[in-house]
Amino acid sequence: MRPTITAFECSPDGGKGLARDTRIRWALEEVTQPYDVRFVSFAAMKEPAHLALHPFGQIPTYEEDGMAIFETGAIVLHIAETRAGLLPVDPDARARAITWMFAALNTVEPPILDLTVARIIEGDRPWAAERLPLVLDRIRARLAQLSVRLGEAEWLDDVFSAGDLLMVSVLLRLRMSGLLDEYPNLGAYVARGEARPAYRRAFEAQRAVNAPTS
Ligand SMILES: N[C@@H](CCC(=O)N[C@@H](CS)C(=O)NCC(=O)O)C(=O)O
Repeated sequence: MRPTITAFECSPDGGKGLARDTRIRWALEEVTQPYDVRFVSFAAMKEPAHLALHPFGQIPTYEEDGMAIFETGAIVLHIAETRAGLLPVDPDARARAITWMFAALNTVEPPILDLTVARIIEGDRPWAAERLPLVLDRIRARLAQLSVRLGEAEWLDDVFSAGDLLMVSVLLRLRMSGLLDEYPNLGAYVARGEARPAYRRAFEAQRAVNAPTS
């Protein structure tokens, strides 16, 4: 049975691929698993039917054969564990790839999300201008460490894995900020991720729904 994921009926990013359904689409494309998408409005996400799937009223969710889960990391891990292509078979390499999944979501993404909060959600607060440099410094600290670890390698741990999928997805949030340009190896890493045919298919699929039509 094809899995069904949920996505915004109309993504606030207008098709830039930053909504987290893109990460799930990318994972499914990497393992060549066809899927269906159920689109939900912001209002519907807070209704009981969706809250039964996602207690926090968000997207994405994932349903398959009567099983329903939420949280992007958990969904990507489930896809990677049930299909070949996103996690190495060797147990040690597999553990390292899963470590990078957690590192992407728990260590690298939080300061990056703070930037969105500082600029967009709290940008009109009187202390916003004072806070912004602190947020940027925390992001730079993480990027510098990640840049050193990646070095000139193609992927974080030898072969492309779900860890890279999530790390590239997280870093893509910085595209507009220009911060990635300060770390050329990270910029090239993100570009390698974006060039993967599976990413292209995922990106185009969400863009077809979310990009404004002229
Ligand atoms: N930790 C969750 C975060 C999910 C999340 O923030 N989803 C956003 C879209 S990318 C959302 O649904 N926002 C609407 C809202 O929170 O009302 C995950 O990784 O899946």
